[in-house]
Amino acid sequence: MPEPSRAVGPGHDLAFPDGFNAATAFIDRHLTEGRGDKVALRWARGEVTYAGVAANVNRCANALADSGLARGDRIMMIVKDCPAFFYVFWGAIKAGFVPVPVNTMLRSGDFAFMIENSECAALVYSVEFAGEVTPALEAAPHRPRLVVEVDAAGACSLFEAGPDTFEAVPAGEDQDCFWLYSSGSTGRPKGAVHRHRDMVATSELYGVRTLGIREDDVFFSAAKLFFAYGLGNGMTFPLWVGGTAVLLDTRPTPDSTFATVEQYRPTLYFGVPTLYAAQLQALDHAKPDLSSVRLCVSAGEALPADIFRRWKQRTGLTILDGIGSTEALHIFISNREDDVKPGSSGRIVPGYEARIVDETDREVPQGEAGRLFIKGPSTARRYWRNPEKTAATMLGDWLNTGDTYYQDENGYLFYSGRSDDMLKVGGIWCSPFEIEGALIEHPAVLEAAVVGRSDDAGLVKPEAWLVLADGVRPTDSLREALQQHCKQALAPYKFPRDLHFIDELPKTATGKIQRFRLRQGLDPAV
Ligand code: 3UK
Repeated sequence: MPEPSRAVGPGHDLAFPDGFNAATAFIDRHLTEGRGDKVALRWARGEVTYAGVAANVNRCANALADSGLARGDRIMMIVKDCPAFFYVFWGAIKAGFVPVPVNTMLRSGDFAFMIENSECAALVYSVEFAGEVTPALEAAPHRPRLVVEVDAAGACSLFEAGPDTFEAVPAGEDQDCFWLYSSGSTGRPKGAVHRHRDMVATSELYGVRTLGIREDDVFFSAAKLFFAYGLGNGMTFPLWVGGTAVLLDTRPTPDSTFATVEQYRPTLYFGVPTLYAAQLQALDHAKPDLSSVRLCVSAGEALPADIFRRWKQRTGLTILDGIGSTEALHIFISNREDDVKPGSSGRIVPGYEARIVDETDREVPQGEAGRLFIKGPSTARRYWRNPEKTAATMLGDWLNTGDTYYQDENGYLFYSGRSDDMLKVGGIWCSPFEIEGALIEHPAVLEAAVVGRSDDAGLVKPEAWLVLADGVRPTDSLREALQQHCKQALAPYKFPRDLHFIDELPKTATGKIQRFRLRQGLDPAV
């Protein structure tokens, strides 16, 4: 349902013309502002100017509009970080379609579900993921009418040829613009529906006014574009201020990220805590030149104060931790360059509001932990065809984050866990139930329970507690076999790092697994 008015909460002063199409603000505006010759993005295979981006966006818009798709049709994108991601995403929006970028690390079963759930009319995928995409297309009863491949060099028939001009289809700040899937502890991923104004709100409120992004910034996000975090860092923020984006189309490791920083000299670097921890280890041997970077950002999971301090010590750079979510689109509580509280998520981003409430929805006294609700102009108002999850998460203008937070006497907000069983591993969602499901499929396993356990750096990793089938011996080779099985059945980052074999799982009288006892580290039988 469209919002009745343009007023979107205190502290927010964004205004949008009637018929606002986000592609006009993020793509076309740079040509009218004389930025056509400026480099918009760089990657391993070259660079593209703002004029070049706009031309390819228009070619994509034309190709999609000529394919018999209807207004509002979804275009699923399983695309690596490369220029084609920009062209397809913005071409779709400009032509009145709804791009749905999804996590490229998922497996065919996940893709099949999302193809079916979104009823996408088109699917664009990078050839690197064909091994999972092809079986997904075969398995899903819904058939996208258009399936297009992006080759390893980033070329794709959607923007190979065709007219390079296109008149943006009028939309509106409240109109559906794009979706991102978000996972929950139980059940399948949910499509969070974002509007045309949402990327403007995050770029302006967090990007410009909190982080201080500028036209002369060069942005490098180790987090991929298909995450809301990476989408902002690596695409919408640079496109909002007329900066330059640096794209890495391979896995972000300490080596690949350091090499990218040395080669492209970004001024802003965006990572996740697990990667900062791995980079710190690598710094024992490597001495990369990070002198171009003026600020680092971390999100996805809480940044331990110790990583903040060691990074500062080793590199001289400040990491700004901030919490965002797929539903909020980007960061809504953040530290700032001149106001950092290590170990905390910082303060509310101006334009957003936060409430910390108890089970009866009353605000808790300052210092006490409660459920974090936020309100702001970028939050999704619904999940696609999921009224129950929508009702549980989107309460009028307020968004239930699912996180527990407390606020200290100076207004700093501290993360103190999830209110569900979800885990963040390397900044990416991981449902313990999904890992348990994969473990139970293995013939050696009778019962499985998965919990999060902090490693030495204070970062959570999945840990499995297993009851084995009769007669199966608990050996190290079985441990390895079970880990291997999980890596194949699930997105690889989800495998349990530790496995404990026990005689029985601790359960309540009603048979519910007592995860808190496992988290406390029940004595393993073996
Ligand atoms: C957790 C954090 C503590 C928290 C995201 C920046 O992570 C993002 O989106 P997701 O939907 O996950 C959201 C959930 O992740 N979380 C994220 N950041 C922090 N917990 N400290 C943090 N700094 O549970 C939150 O509810 O994957 C991050 C920008 C955009 C994003 N979508």
